[in-house]
Amino acid sequence: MSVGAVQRSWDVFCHVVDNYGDAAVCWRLARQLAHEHGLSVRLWIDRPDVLHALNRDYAGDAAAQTVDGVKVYRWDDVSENTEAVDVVIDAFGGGLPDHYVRAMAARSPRTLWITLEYLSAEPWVAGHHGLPSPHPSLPLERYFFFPGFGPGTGGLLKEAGLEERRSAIQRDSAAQAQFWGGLGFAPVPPDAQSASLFGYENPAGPVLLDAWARGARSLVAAVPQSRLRPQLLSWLGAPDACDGETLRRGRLEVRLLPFLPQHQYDELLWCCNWNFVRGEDSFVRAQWAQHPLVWHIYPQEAGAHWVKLDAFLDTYTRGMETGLAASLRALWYGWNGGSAEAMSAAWGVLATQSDALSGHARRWNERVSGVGDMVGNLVQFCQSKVK
Ligand code: TRH
Repeated sequence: MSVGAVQRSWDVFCHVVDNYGDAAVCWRLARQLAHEHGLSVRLWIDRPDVLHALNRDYAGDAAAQTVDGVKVYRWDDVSENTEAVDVVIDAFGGGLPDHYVRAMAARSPRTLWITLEYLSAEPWVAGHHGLPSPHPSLPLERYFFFPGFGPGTGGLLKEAGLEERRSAIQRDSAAQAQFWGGLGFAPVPPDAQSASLFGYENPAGPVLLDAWARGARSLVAAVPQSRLRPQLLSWLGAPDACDGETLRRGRLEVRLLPFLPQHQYDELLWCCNWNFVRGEDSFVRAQWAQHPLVWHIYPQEAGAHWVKLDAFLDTYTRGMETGLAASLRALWYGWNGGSAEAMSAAWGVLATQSDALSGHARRWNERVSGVGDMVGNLVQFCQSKVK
């Protein structure tokens, strides 16, 4: 699909607050705008090293570089001479350089300014999506764009071809064996469950590993590098264990993975029966994997994140059998600082319900996909603002 002659040039401004999520979302967005909509896209990022970790085709050094059709620049390269474009995405409201904002206002036609907001399932989102946010002093059109899970929101990032790539791996055990083999591991035994574990520091981590080690069924846990891993390694009594190593305790086998390029991390999510994810982007990718997931939500001051967590669970568990929904909630709560005891008990129930949970995950995927992909919705939204 292409947008025709209007709004052909787009800038995405990415200020990395911390971790990987800001860069991950901006990169997906920029790439999709270029690939699927044939647009001319520049990505300005203040932490090129973070983008490099997600995509090794991008060198991450000082030079501007075109990767996957996107021109990537360092944020500091924006100069007084940088020409403003048709549409600017201010990712997560991180702001734009002042002199660039002046160029946007001076341009004819003026640049459209979109503030891309954080993802939330809270009910107020649909009412705020697309509202204007007039600039206090300059004649600039600025709008809020909210991603979301339901009607009236901007939808979720989902690139073309994702479903096909996912199902090609999920229905082919040889492709899964190839995935594990590429990382130096044997295929997951057919009678074992598997789970990927990506998260922030979490005292519940060792508690869950303990439940898995004592579980009725073998479980392979894939642990890529993340802030969660050191705690798990201490519990395993192997604080210095390295990528590629396998550690065992009872029925649990722990595989230590390097930090994978983004496309390979998707494959990990597709190859595991359960995915423990965090932040914003891995959370969405785990939903597209169509397996049960557990979200380690980004903790906010005064526990504000609990409202977001509950809002998501309320909508996600709609239509799920009541007892199953209660167990899932207990698992998520325990993983996010609630009762660890209830979490372990809930795992005991959920571990036997993988089919029901995967069926639910598939139905959820269909429901959310109905909102349309976020980038398509964004392009349409911007077109509707052309005077
Ligand atoms: O890294 P995150 O915690 O990121 C963010 C930021 O902290 C941000 O400031 C905050 O606002 C937001 O969370 C809520 O989690 P996230 O969003 O899941 O991003 C992680 C990315 O890293 C995601 O694209 C998946 C990717 N990834 C890999 O590419 N390889 C890996 O091996 C792993 C574990 C993750």
